[in-house]
Amino acid sequence: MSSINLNLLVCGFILSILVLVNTQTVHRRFEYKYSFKPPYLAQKDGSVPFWEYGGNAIASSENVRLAPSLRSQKGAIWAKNPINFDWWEVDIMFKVTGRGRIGADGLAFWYTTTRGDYTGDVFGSSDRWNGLGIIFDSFDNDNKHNNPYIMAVLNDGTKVFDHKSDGSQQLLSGCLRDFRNKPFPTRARIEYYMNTLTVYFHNGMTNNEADYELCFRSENVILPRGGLFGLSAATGGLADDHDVIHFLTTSLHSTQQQGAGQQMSADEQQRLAQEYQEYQQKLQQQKDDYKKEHPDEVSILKKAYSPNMT
Ligand SMILES: [Ca+2]
Ligand SMILES: [Ca+2]
Repeated sequence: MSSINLNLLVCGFILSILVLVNTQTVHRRFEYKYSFKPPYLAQKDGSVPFWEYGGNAIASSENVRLAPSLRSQKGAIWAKNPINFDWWEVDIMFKVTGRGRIGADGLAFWYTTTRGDYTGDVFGSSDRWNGLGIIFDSFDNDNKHNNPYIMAVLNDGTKVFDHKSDGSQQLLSGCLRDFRNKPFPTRARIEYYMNTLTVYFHNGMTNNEADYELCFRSENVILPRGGLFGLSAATGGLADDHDVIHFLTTSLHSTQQQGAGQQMSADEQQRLAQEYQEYQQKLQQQKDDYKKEHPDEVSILKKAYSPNMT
């Protein structure tokens, strides 16, 4: 590699640093107090740190079974603390499995102002919730051949969920996706950032991290601040196992947000400094490799600069 090429690369890298610094970036932070995952999901006494579960839910070290494949079961798990950030992403890995071609009833993710029930009427949680429910509805109550279905339903604490129509008149948005009996766990990524709600779904046909696809995106969604995360599930006459393997929460911060801004840019600077250092090491390695591959040229150069050497 010639020194001109090296210089061009260095210039290009410095330029890309400047571009990075000038672009607004999202700062992400894993929130362990609003998450659970194996291998130590539940402790020996059965408790899940920072969470509370009830109804027919059972937690093990490997997963939370919200509702087992028995008739008329209901269960839920709720975070103990309300969130202290505005924007977030939640990744849920789950398995809904049953022997029948048709299963019931489904599973739901909640973000609500108060903790819901553990044995409530809406997929195990309370009706008339205030906030957001993302419902994975297995059973086709209205017989329109459009289940399993994934949908977001907003509620201000006044509406009663209409099971008879599978909430079809109440949903904000949704997508028709089969999430039952997949070879690998299915996953949902729910992102709420700058009042835009986006739900991605991973259909469990692979275990590839990259295989999420968009379910829906909805703008101008106003959720109450400082809500609680929860999950619930229910069975009916038909029954599936509803297992959640992980619930991972990441808070999202704009670098333009006040207060946290300075801390964010310091983090960013540190990351860039480290990246630059790694890059310099790579350059040095390339120089060394070049010397090894072209010993003749190097010795000519040495001779040119050290006339006393033979
Ligand atoms: Ca239904
Ligand atoms: Ca339906």
